[in-house]
Amino acid sequence: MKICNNTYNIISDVKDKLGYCKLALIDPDTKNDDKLSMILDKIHSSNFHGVLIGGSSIADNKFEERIQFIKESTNLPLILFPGSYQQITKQIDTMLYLNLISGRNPKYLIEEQVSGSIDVYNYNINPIPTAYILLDGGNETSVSRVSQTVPLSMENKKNILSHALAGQHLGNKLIYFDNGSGANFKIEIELLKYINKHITIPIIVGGGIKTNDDITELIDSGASYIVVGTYFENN
Ligand code: 1GP
Repeated sequence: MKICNNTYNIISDVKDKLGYCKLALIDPDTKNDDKLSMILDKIHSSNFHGVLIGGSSIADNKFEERIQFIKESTNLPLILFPGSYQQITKQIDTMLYLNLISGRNPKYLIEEQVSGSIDVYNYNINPIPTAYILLDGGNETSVSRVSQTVPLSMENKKNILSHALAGQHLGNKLIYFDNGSGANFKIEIELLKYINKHITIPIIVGGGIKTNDDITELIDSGASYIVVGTYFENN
């Protein structure tokens, strides 16, 4: 019998019980070195259910060290949200196996997945296949810059639905709508409702979520998972 870690159950169980699951994003880069403890305290006191870890580009080689610090400082499940296959580590509980389907860059459609697949296998990680759709949140974000892909305009609902349905038909377990870290605007509520009406797999939303009211509104409009990052970095 083949046995794999499956911490996806931990977050999906929370979602099934509460109807939603709140995930905090930590970018384990140099810029957050002095803030890691503060970020974790804030995550704990805000009653989040899991921690996403990852960054578009890590400036130094202390990635593993920081993950270890985070792991020792929290009991929450750690889910890798990789900016690159080089961030795959055995320290995480599970990972989003991302496919950047809003873009047309082969590096993020297949090359990264191929480069990381043997590490995922060797570390016995049970990854969560995730269709990743970058939306235009009103400013250029690092995901768009690093991936060299253009975010989809939120005005073209049909185009976004076509992408989301393609992601679902391809067998992904989640659709992640990301406006990018530090986005001016979060996903539009009417767009989220429209997509939610047409797809059956759970939706993650992130980027530009700034208040508790934002979170409540997104949950009420069809988001199953909410990702908040920048809020925790700001004092
Ligand atoms: C980015 O969705 C995440 O990929 C989090 O965005 O930093 O704007 O909260 P924020």
